[in-house]
Amino acid sequence: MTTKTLVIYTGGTIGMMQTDEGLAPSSGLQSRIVEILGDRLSDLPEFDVLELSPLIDSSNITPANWSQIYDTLQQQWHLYSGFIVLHGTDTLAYSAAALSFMLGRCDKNVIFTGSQIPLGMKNSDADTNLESAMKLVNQGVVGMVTVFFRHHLLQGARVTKFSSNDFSAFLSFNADPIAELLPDTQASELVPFYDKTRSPEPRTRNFSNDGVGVLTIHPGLPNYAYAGFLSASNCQAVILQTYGAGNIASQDTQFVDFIADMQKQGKLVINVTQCSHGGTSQGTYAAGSLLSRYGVLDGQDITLEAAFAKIHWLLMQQLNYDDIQKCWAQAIVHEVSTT
Ligand code: ASN
Repeated sequence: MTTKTLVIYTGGTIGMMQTDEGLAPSSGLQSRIVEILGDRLSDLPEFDVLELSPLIDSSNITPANWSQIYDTLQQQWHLYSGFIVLHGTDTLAYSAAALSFMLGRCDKNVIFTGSQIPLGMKNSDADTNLESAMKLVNQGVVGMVTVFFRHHLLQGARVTKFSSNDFSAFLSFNADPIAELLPDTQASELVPFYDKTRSPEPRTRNFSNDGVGVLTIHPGLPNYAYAGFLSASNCQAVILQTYGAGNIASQDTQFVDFIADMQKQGKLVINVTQCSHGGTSQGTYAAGSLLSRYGVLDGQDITLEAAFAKIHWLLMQQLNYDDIQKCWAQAIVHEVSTT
């Protein structure tokens, strides 16, 4: 069995170069990795770099890019012992969550990483993030997609971009890190999450790229901020980013009518808190409990990114409104805490 690792470069700061318009993704990453990591490579697994086309700043990601990453992993799965996905930090949490659902209980490690400063630039965090991911990738199979940043390996469906400049860019507010790895130390064996894992199968369906919207609740929310969700025939679901334990302005009759009309039209509404830590509990306040009457799904302690990926993934399975009402509460890849 090979111990060779495939590094999939999707774009993002880690492999960017300076251009007249600012940092932009640049190909030829394999030789830059060899140059920068130098002697350190002798203690790391052999690797190939596969660059996706086009390389993108991850702020341009769409659900179609998740399929591209999945297809690449699926096609290469039998050739490598583990996979590192280099991704821009702006939407890494969305992609790591999406690939968590798509790959499920996978029998090889898939570690997402990236950096705040490009590889080879002064004070970059890129080399240590990549080196650490390489040290971890063959240390036993976790069974789920993970994210390595700074010193921590985190669950792929539980991370949020926390800082735009700190090296600890990602945090997992509602789940403990899987492992810690400090520079100049050896990685310990990773503990598997599942007994049974499997290889990914060829994908047969596409995401609907524009089927899901997000609406942040704020004081004085105007009707024009959400009316389009009802009129757009391609809108299948809306994630509400609500206050605290999952509350909305329950005295805003226009907004309550909107929620009721969404239900009448068979469009899903999901309740996710704006708070980084904690989660919703839809029945606690009267200002939130009315949502349950209109079929709004309780996000509990799921992140916005994981909720977005989960609803896209469930819709891709061609589950209908009633099916999703029944299955939403189940944790599929540990994306919500279950008691
Ligand atoms: N804009 C970059 C990206 O998401 C940010 C980064 O990777 N640090 O591609």
